[in-house]
Amino acid sequence: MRFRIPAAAILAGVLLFGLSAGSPAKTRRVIPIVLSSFKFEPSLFFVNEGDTVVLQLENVATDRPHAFNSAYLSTVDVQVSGQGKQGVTTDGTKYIRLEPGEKAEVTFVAKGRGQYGFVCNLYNHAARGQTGAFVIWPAGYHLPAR
Ligand SMILES: [Cu+2]
Repeated sequence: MRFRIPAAAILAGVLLFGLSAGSPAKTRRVIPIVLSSFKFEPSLFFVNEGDTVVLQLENVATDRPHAFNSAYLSTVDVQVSGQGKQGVTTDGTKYIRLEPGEKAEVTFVAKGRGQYGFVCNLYNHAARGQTGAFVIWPAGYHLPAR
């Protein structure tokens, strides 16, 4: 009995500490996305709310630019590094344009659980099939394999 109480107290402390820590180490979710004519690979990906999402974009086309355009990008703070050129479409949505062979990283913290679309906004690429979507699941929700 003398040892049960301290053991329980330690366990409770560990549990409370764990709970009070509240926000566990943020998951860094790196998603490589290959852009080509006329598709994204993958065209569907999944993240959890609160993840730091790093989209590693690469345009592997040798003959034309491609872009990653999503209305979602206007709802979060986005950092873009690498070779991409940022712009805003006439409908006010952000895009990152990559010339042939260029790479860029697009980083944001996922918020707002739901399903969001993205397209290549250049020329008629979206109409030719260059579209995709991603799903932001609640934090801690086990992501389906992709
Ligand atoms: Cu394109």
